[in-house]
Amino acid sequence: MKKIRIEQGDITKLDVDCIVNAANRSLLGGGGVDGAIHRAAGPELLAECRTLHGCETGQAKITRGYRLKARYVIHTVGPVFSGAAQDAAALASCYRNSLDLARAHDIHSIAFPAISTGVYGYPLEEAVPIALQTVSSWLDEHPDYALTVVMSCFNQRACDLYTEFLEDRPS
Ligand code: AR6
Repeated sequence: MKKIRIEQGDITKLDVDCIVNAANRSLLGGGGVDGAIHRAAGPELLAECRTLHGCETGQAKITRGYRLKARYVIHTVGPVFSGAAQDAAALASCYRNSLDLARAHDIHSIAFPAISTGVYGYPLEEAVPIALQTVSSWLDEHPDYALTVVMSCFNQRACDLYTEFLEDRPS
């Protein structure tokens, strides 16, 4: 069975153990997927986020999912795209740290949005292979841990890119 799946649509509707939020360093909400997750989870999510005192770029923190189907939300902060070499490392860290945190909480299904590819300006065609490569490597490094990873894409172009790169890299 493939461990990485691509699903088009709203990440907040997914029936998974955990969804990942592409947050900012304040962890106090914003637009894009962050806004959608806070709206769907309800005000309790913001209240818990306030106790976390922010998050550095590339790091991840976990909360409960409140009114979401997902039991948990992992909040990670992607890099603002600058074109510098460290962008890719920071983006990969988001995926790796989120997966480590998921495993530490016994999460067995997780959905990621395309981190940094909206407001933060990371070109989708560069972000998608980094996301898939990082997730695939992590899964290869943890062969005994059962985890399904959903790559949630909001539009057709993102879905097409994920499909194209996933076919190059079967898992
Ligand atoms: N479900 C799945 N994917 C979504 C959804 C959704 N409901 N809504 C948007 N996307 P962005 P960033 C996709 O801008 O670039 C926020 O204000 C979207 O099409 O949400 O990491 C935060 O507070 C895009 O491909 O996140 C930060 O300040 C991807 O999610 C900042 O934006 C990420 O777009 C973070 O910027």
